[in-house]
Amino acid sequence: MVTAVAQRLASQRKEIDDTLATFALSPTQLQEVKAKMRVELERGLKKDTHPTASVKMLPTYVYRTPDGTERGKYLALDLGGTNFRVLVVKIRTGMRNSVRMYNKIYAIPLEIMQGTGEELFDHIVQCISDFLDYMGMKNTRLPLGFTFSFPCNQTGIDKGDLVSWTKGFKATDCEGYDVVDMLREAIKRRNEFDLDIVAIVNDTVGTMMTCAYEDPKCQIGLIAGTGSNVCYMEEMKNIELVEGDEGQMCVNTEWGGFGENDNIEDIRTRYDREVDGGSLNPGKQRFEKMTSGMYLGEIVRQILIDLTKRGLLFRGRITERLKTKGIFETNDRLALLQVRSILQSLGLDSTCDDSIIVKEVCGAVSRRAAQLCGAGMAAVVDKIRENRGLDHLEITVGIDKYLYAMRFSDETLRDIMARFRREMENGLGGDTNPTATVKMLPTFVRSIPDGSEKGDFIALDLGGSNFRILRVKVSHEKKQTVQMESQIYETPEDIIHGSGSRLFDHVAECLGDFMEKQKIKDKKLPVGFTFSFPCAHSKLDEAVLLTWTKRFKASGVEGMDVVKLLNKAIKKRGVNIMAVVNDTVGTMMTCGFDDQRCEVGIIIGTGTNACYMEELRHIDMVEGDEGRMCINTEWGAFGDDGTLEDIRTEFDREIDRGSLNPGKQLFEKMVSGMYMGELVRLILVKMAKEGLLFEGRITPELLTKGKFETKHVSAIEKSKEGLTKAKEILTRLGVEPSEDDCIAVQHVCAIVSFRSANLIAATLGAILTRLKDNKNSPRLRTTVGIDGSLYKMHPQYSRRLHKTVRRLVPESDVRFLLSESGSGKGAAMVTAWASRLTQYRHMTLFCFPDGDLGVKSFNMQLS
Ligand code: 0WK
Ligand code: BGC
Ligand code: BGC
Repeated sequence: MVTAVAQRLASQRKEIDDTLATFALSPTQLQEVKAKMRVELERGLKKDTHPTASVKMLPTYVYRTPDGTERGKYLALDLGGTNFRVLVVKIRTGMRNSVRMYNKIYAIPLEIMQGTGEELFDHIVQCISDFLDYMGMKNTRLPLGFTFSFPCNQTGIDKGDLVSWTKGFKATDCEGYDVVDMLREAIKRRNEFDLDIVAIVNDTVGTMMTCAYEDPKCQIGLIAGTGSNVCYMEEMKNIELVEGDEGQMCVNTEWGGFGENDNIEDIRTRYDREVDGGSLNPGKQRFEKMTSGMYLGEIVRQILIDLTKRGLLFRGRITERLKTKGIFETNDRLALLQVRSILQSLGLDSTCDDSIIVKEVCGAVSRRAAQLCGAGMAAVVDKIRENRGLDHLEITVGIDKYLYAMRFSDETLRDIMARFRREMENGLGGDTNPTATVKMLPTFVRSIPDGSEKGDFIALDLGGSNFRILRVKVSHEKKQTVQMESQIYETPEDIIHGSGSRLFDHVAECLGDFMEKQKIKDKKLPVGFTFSFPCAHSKLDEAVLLTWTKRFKASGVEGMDVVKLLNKAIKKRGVNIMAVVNDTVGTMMTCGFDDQRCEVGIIIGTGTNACYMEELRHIDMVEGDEGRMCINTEWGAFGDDGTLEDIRTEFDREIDRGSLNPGKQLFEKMVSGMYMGELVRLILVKMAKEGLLFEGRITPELLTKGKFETKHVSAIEKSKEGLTKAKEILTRLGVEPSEDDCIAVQHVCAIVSFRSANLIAATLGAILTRLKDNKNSPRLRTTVGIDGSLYKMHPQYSRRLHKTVRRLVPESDVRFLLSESGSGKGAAMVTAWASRLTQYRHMTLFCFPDGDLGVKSFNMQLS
């Protein structure tokens, strides 16, 4: 019986795998797609083969990308994507990036999209009229640029005959006619205002120009949206449809038509044929129907129907809703939990297995779409490279404007890893350290806990989001155990921005209060001080603050020994600071207590930083070559010398300009919790200003610094209730978000937090490869102790970080160990040693006043 069920399940699984396998394209198949696309690109360019080419390679009469001399005020229409937008754009010269835009989004009802051409253009003109009213510009005769996202045979920059409708459009009496003429006639019909239509461009061309305005290397425009298409700058001599051989012209490939001559039938599945058969334009746009947002949901639905019919899903029960075309939208392919609720909304009573299978189907379909676009893009990039007779081509593809600069390929991440590795070496080198940005500070901690630590300690934990005081008891009954009690104390802004003495008096007061409550006033317990700022140590209990970071800015402390300052403040409390540690060191020690392999400590919280155990012989600033010492890298300052300028965005620069320490901690400002929410807010403001969000609504709350917090980013990225949270948070900011807005904001949050996880994976990767090289072992096995509110609170962060680290450092087995109890325990471990060292010194001084008793190794170990 059991075997029969198991066999049935196994064969069902095999059937599902076989179905999904038809969507898995091998590298060979992708190379073939690339080669076939290349053939079609060439056929589209040549006069004699153009008529039968499936990729039409339409001339656009755009001869170059922007050069910064552009200026003026223009109207623009954007028709053919998800939304119809009317915009007014003001371009100022000189200051390269000075573009102001106001826009309004209008719906295009289905009956208009599929009505008569006249109705469609009348509707467009009505929207323009409403916009001009709204902007009070009815009487200004502005030049107009028309982004028309459909294939047009252009004979000039302002002349374009519609070749054929695509996507959801099917208005009559338009195909074969000049679109600009149709718009001019509609404006005349309305007889309310006059406009000068000076240009018609495809949306791919508009995207390339928009991005090229910021990045001159941009010579390709890609749209992966409702439809799919690409344009690029081609050499005039290769465009046989247009006179002239000099210079370049942008060609709108219309690659959506690829496959219309049956040359990709080998990879088209029966589901693709179903979707094509049921579309508005069967036989047309075959490539688009395998890659773009308008069709992916439909492909998934066809697969689900087939699997259900074969009894492999939903217990073979097909609901009316599942039979409904277009019911499964491309946006529906979200988190597993959401799959369940989406299936419920389709009346499908799904099991957990069903949801997993549905998610697999979604993954297979979207992965194939991305791969096919990648193969097509590779053909275009290769064409450009050959046009230029180059072996290697550096080029930018304009996609969604604000975010693509925040996505890094593994290649880029490896490059950042190499840059950070170089900075580590600079920091360790005696002669290069003074100019190094990554200071690689010696901590005088020589190993992780060895189980011998014991005693009763006080630990102060200052610098993270909370100031905490702990009592840590380390005892050795049967095995070493640690008991901890702690209390959190305020660090009000006026204290952390006031004078240093006030700050340390505040710490002393809190300590007094804590000792009172713990009834340890007369106990003279040794104190370990976790101080989460860059300090130059000369020994465990001597540390000079180099510079404040994060929210702290107390005066009279930078350049001073913080132990002296604190000891002065706590003098009358009868306790003694035995050791100062950075929170990364405390975290490594805390985790080292449980896992002897732990040799790296990382904080991803308000701030960010890492420490690790380095070979003493590599640390030029400390005497000796034997053994290891923990190095506090202070990686937050990575890039302070400009090494990261190529990946910093305008938003990063704005954050830095508005920070307490401009020009400093640039890496920290790109990745840590103190700045992430603000980064997202700045992007949202810019997108709203450009009408891409909230219908251009900008509220005082949205404009207020700090109003969008990092905890909001974490909440919005929660897979289940993320979008609801987005609505809540954005509503509180007064921007009345639409559902699309919420999805877009969730997307922005994901890109920003993903970038942070990727960048930290790159710098951590550099530390791991260094450890591996230090050990001269083919494979590194290690544990990374980790703490910090961003890492702990953000729903996807840890998973993304782990995944990227494992991709970037494949020759390693890394265990990530979360420090459950904070760095206090770790600080106590170090204090235990420091106390023993002090006792030992007293003893030696007492026994051997000249202090040298030849037990160098022990001394080495502790000092
Ligand atoms: C908890 C540690 C503390 C560290 C903090 C960092 O006990 O030493 O400074 O994590 O995370 P944050 O509180 O800044 O998010
Ligand atoms: C159209 C293209 C357009 C693309 C993206 C396709 O259906 O044919 O002209 O660029 O969609 O919007
Ligand atoms: C500080 C580091 C600290 C990190 C995490 C940074 O701003 O410079 O010393 O380890 O924040 O708290």
